[in-house]
Amino acid sequence: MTLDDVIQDDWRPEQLATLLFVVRDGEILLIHKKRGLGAGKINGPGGRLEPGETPEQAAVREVQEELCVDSVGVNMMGELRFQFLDGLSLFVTVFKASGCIGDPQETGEAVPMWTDVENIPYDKMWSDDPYWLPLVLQDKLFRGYFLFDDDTMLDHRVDVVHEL
Ligand code: 6U4
Repeated sequence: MTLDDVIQDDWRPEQLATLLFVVRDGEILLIHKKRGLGAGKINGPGGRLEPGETPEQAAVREVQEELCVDSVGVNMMGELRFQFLDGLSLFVTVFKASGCIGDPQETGEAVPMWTDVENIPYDKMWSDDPYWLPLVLQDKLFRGYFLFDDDTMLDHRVDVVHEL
């Protein structure tokens, strides 16, 4: 398995998931993830699609479930393909929201963390995040391709694109 396999048109993800970043007044809404894939890491809220959902519907639902707030001004920013050597493959649609209604609450899944956009704790996040999260903040659209062995990123490519 190489990164080229992930970039090929015939690559098929086993799971579809989302990430959504609320960015407001110079702060980004991150979570300390309590369970699931990436438990213990800092990430954006998100999770897998349920049957019949669009990625945007899933992203908004996950933010509601994990943090008890409703996202507003939601835009699609990017697509990420993750291939793990153990066979797991994941396609993640990334969204940005301009705000949220309500105060984020801790739930069984996540602890909310409003974070200064200049101080994103990349050392506590997935190792691919520094390659594309800055593009979310810069309002650039992107496609990313990543090869992982468990927690270790083996190879990566990120393209800035004009449309998704
Ligand atoms: P459910 O509702 O159970 O699907 P959750 O358990 O959070 O939610 P899970 O464990 O399948 O979902 O993990 C998928 C989440 O992890 C998505 O939000 C995407 C995120 N994720 C997985 N690999 C990632 C990576 N390399 N970099 C990153 N986020 C990643 O930033």
